[in-house]
Amino acid sequence: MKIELEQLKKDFENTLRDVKDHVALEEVKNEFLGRKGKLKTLLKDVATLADEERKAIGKLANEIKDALETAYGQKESELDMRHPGSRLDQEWIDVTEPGKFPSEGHLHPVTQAISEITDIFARVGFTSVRAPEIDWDYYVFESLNMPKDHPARDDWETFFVDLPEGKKGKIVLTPHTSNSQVRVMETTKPPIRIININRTYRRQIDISHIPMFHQFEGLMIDKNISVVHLKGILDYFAKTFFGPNRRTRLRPHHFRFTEPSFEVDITCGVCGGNENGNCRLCKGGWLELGGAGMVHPNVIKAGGHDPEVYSGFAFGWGVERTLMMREGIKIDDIRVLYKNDLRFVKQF
Ligand code: FA5
Repeated sequence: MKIELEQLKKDFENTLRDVKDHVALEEVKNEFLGRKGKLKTLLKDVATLADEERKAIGKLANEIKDALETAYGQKESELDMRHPGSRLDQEWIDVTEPGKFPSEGHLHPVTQAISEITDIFARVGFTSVRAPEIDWDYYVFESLNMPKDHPARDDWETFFVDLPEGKKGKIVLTPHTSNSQVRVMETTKPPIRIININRTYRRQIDISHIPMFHQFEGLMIDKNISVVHLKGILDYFAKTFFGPNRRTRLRPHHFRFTEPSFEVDITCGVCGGNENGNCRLCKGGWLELGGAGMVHPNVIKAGGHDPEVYSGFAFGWGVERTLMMREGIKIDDIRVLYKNDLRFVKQF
């Protein structure tokens, strides 16, 4: 009987192994542990055994019964866990699966252009400085030789901060980066070679204007600086940023803080500078980059230096417009740069 009991235990374990659901489990339980089950049937004749043997078999039978019940309980909770919607089912993870990588971002195209422009000028000795983005009227207009009635000083062009005037006038959101000129000259003895890239603000919005944009301002002050140096730096920038075939030209213009003043044009990347007027983009071979000129003697004086000894040039361009003039970049509305549309930004 001992052998038969041991065999029963083995049979039970083997049968249990193949059980896949609660119904089958219940059937196995009845088959082995039920009132008319295999264990009961086997033990039916125990009473007929001799004393000694009956005790030993009774003890073994109890142990086997406990073992079967424990095995049954374990199987039952295992099936509970595997049940669809059970915790095991919900929390089950395949640790061998390849991991999910977080999506990687990149710098905004305007930020990329800013670091590229900074690097290009750093290579020819221009130090990067940061003049305030919100500044006194004095640095933005007054010290730049701009009369009180200049249109840019009107509320319609510039954002003025609604605070009492200080010794240096009103506080304004800078409409250009030229406030760096006198600020740098005040604290630096020439030779000066700086680049100031910052946010600027104007009351303008349309296909080619935005109220917040970026400008980069270059300033070089030293003895004997002439337009030739300005043209050299402009050509160097144009060829490095836009490509070796691009050329620049200076067109006479007027700014209060430079004399002479120029508008800087660059040959069109689409037609290569063809002046026949057939190009849809430029209609004449040239695209306008921004303003430039030789720093006005009054501005050099405001910066604390002698215009009889020192001369220099300055230029100020929009980063967004400069970026848009790059070959292969087809942005026909400047506002798209700040729409936060990932479909656009991801292309850069
Ligand atoms: C100026 O702001 C002068 N301070 C430039 C300068 C500096 C001249 C040093 C001489 C010496 P202007 O107003 O033309 O100039 O603006 C320069 C450039 O800023 C424009 O060519 C354009 O590229 C960009 N810009 C101006 N307004 C906007 C705007 N609302 N949105 C986007 N870009 C603009």
